[in-house]
Amino acid sequence: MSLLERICGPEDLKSMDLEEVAALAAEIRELLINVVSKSGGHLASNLGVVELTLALHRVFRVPEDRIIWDVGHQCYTHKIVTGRRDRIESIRKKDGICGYPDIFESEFDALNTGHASTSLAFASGMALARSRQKKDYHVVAVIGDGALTGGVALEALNHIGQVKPRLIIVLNDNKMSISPNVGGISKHLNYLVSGRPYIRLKELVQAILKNIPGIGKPMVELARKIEVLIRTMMVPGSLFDELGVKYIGPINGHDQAELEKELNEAKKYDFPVLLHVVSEKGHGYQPAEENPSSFHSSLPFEVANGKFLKSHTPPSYSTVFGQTVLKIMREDPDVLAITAAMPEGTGLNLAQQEFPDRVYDVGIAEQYMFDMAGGLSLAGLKPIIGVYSTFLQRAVDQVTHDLSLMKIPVVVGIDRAGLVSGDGPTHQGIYDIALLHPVPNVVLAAPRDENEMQHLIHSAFTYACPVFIRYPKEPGRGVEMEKQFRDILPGKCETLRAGRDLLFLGVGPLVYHALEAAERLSATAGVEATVVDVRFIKPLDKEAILNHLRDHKYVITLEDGVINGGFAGLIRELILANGLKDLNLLSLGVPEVIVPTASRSELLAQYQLDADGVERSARRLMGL
Ligand SMILES: Cc1ncc(C[n+]2csc(CCOP(=O)(O)OP(=O)(O)O)c2C)c(N)n1
Repeated sequence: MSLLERICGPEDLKSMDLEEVAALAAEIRELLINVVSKSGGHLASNLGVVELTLALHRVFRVPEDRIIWDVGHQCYTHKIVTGRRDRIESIRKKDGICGYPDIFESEFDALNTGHASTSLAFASGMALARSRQKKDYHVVAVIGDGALTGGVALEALNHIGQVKPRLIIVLNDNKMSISPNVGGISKHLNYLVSGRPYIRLKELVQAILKNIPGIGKPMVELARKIEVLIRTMMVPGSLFDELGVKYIGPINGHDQAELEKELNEAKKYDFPVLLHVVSEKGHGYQPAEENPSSFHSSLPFEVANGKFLKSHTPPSYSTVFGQTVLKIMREDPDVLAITAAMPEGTGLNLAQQEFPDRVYDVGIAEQYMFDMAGGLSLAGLKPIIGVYSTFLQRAVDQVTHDLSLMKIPVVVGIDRAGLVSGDGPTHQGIYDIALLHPVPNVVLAAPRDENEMQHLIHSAFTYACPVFIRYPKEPGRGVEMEKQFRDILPGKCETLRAGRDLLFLGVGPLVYHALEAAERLSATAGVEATVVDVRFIKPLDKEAILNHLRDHKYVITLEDGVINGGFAGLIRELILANGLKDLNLLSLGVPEVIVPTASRSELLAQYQLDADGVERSARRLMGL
């Protein structure tokens, strides 16, 4: 029986000695590598917190004590040791366990997370409530150095230092966000780890002790005590101490004994403490140690050599976005690109390699990114932002209160717009249409393929307002990419197919699903459909769409986003405002539900947005 098979819950960890825990950590690493190699997922971050997770579960009593995982992508070991070992193969898959903590999945998960930097605020609230209710459980927030750059985490620290709840913050510092971490806080953490005299003294003490032959246990213990003493004497105000949170560290994140000792120590304080744990992203698997960014959210790979198993698909929309931005930057020195800690994900790493001083990685700071872009633009430069739809949600106020109000020209590529594979409810890009279309002064476009996308990005710089271009996380269609940019006028749709019986109004690449359904309906049922690439959700091509609506009895709208408040509502309003009657309208899109974890194609099928679903829906609408 493997050690892992003996672990049915965290209590089983507590009877193990340190040797067994080390062997268990090795088994867990092997399992993590195998699982992620098959279906992809967050490998490097998980490998980096194996010892930390085991230490937390050995020191605390979860679920009475609450452990909050910031972002939550590093929760795999936590799930394995809290009764979900047998389901770990199903992680990120349809009907499987979620890739992030989920309070509905397990009582051991204290908080649903997915977006960065929320842990400290929730931990603060829980700890304050616990004290008011005279209860005595522990609240522990585990936050990475990347997530610590997020504004909401810093807001929380500011308040925690004032109200001082009994709370343990474990700062897992691996020097990496997805890419190398950025900014002054990151520098400060480096200073705390390596720049201070105590570290050098610690190393000196260790070196001397190592060289004394036959040194016994009591001496080692004494050395440890001296070290703690030196540390407390020599820590000149860390940023955290200055803010009112006691700093403890640095602590080796792969030294089980040290971790457990310090966590036990931290339990004793009745005010907020921060344990600075230093770990290595990808620890224990060489390819991930050497390339932690690629193994952050990993594709399937070969375990023996860490080579990714690539599928031979056309370049993704993200890649084409990156290539297009690079092309534009080569032509126009005023164009600057900005990402909030996602250079690889957004494709902006391409421009970053060629123009390192014209691409800003601002860290996990979406709100700042939008206002900073506004500043660049007001001062006469031409910023372009790459951001995932789900993280754009963080900056809605910057869009409405700042960019829209002053009509500031900023171009925004909204990546992962629509249904998203694997990451589950927290990462769906389904709200951007509903959030952005009511905002004055903005343009919101959805290209149907990568060629149209490049022309829209180019054209967006001429629109003189905030422009949002949304595209999904999927390979492009492999269409021919025209060499020269073409100007596309805002607010013009394009009719791709003409037919008298049925009208499809499609947003983005879903238009191709409508085209496929239209061909099948024509071949099998003699139904001829018009297919319109709406292209601009705002400004909507009302005139052209109204003409089409007048000519058809059956209408289907398709959008890769929520129906409630989305594109469908705009068409309904148009119909009502123009007194069009006897229309049979069907809206395809995402209903008002928490979208479950599944692949993009499974989700598209679930909501009738693949070609089969569109065809079936048309038949139902027309009574065929
Ligand atoms: C608001 C927000 N922006 C961006 C992301 C994408 N993202 C996921 S994990 C991550 C890096 C987190 O780094 P860190 O907290 O240090 O954890 P590590 O993976 O290094 O353990 C980023 C940028 C996110 N989840 N949430």
